[in-house]
Amino acid sequence: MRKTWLIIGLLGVMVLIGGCTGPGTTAQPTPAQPGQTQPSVTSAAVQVDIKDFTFVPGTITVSKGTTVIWTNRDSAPHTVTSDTFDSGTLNQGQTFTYTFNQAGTFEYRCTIHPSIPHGNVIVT
Ligand SMILES: [Cu+2]
Repeated sequence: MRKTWLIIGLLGVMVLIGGCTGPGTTAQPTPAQPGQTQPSVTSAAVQVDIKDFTFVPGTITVSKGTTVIWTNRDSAPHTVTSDTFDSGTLNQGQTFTYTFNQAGTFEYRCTIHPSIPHGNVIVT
C-alpha cells in the first residue's frame, strides 16, 4: 500500500509541475521543412562592377547558363564589349546583362577607354 500512495503522490507532483508551466513554454521551435530546396548557386546572377575605370572583379569563372550583370559605378560612361556581346554606352548606374550559354573564355573591354584593364569571363 505504501508503494501505491507513493505513485499517487508522484502523479500529484507531476500534475502540479505541469500545471505551473505557463503558455509561454508550449511554443515549439519550427521544424525544418524537408521539402524545401535551396536555390541553385549556378543559376544566380553574378555581379561585376565598373568602378574607378576597372572591371571588379576583373576575372570571373561561371558555369554555363550563368547570367552576368555589369553595373557602371563611375560618373564616366563605359561599355562592356567583346567579340560576342556589346553593351553600348552605359552611363552611371546603368546595367548590362548577358547570359553565357557557351563554354569558353570571353575577354571584354571598354571601347570608350581602351587603356583600362580588360575583363574576362571564363565559362565552364
Ligand atoms: Cu570606359
